[in-house]
Amino acid sequence: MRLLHTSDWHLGRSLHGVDLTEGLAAYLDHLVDLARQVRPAATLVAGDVYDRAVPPVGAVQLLEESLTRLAELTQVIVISGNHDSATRLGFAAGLMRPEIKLVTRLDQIGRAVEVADPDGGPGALIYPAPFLDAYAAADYFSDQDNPVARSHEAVTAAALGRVRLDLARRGLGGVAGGDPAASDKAADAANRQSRAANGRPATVVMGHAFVVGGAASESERDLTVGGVATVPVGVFAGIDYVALGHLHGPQRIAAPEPQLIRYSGSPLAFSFSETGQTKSTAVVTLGGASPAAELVPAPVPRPLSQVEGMIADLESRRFDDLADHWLRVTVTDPSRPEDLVQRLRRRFPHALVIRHLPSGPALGGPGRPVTAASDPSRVVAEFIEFAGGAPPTEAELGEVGRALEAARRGGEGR
Ligand SMILES: [Mn+2]
Repeated sequence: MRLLHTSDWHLGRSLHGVDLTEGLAAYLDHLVDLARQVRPAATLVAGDVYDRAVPPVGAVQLLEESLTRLAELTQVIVISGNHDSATRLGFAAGLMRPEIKLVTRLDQIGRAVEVADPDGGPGALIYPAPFLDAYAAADYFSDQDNPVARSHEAVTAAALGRVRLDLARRGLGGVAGGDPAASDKAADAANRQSRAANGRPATVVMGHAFVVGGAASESERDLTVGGVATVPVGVFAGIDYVALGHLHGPQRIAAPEPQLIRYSGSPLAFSFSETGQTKSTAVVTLGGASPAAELVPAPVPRPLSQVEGMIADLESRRFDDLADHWLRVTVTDPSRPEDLVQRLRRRFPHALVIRHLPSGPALGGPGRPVTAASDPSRVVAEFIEFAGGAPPTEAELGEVGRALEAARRGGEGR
């Protein structure tokens, strides 16, 4: 049986001032098409559905429309991420049609969504867990005998404890093991493979967290609480497939075979640090000896690139192929070229960031402190050298002198 795994849609997001709604809508069209082709037993959306707690109207409309279209084709399971307001995203969860499960509350953790295999296999038990605020979740999971620490590791382990409790109730207790640290991995793996052959349902956990070993981008909001933001992979021991959200680069997290732990990544690049990534949706196949994922590339509204060089080079024909890209342009001329921004906007109409970082030896070292006793013309001259990359000319020094003199005379003009 197959699942679609996606996350981090960040509906309502913009990229350096450019609204990404059109690109996100194109991705969701593509996702609906993919669901029509693949016919997944379920589609998992692992959090950060919206970019912010109070999303713009267009983002809410896009989500409603997309969920409606997906629910015609597949079971849809959505969890809240750290960017979502759990309460707002979870509104009316209990009133939704059964094909749409919105999981945003702590009391929903440990309740499986039972998904049937359309091909007649044993199906899957999907355990969605929303993003866990370390403080609120620690309070929720703690009791007098078992205090839970306010760390992402401790609250995620507590959430998995609820999952294992439910599996045990179903007579599948051995599947996930009670104490991951103590379990013999090889025996455990062999055990699980034989169970797969015996027709037990596959186990899937959905979460929104920073799991150790993952690679971050510049566009995720830091989760650090008390210095520890990460969750070790061992917390998920024994679960067949872990569908994660939070990190925006698609990636597999190293875990003992036959377990598969993946971030689907975001559907679009949200920062220039993601320039080299191929954004995608994971098509996950369950029911074999181990879960397998195939990555289907997402549509690219406009490629994202970075370019660096002297302005004469940048204005040459060499970079013609970047004219349609969203760009971060770094100009390295020793002094700031005249009309820098206007010239580069003409050259690259979709340049989003234009910056001047002069190459060559760094100037000066630490500057002298400016005090009341400093010579103002010297302070200005040093600033011109710092900002422009070269000391002021005689003519410029003359202008500076005249301006200072005018200021001294109380702004009477020269
Ligand atoms: Mn995110």
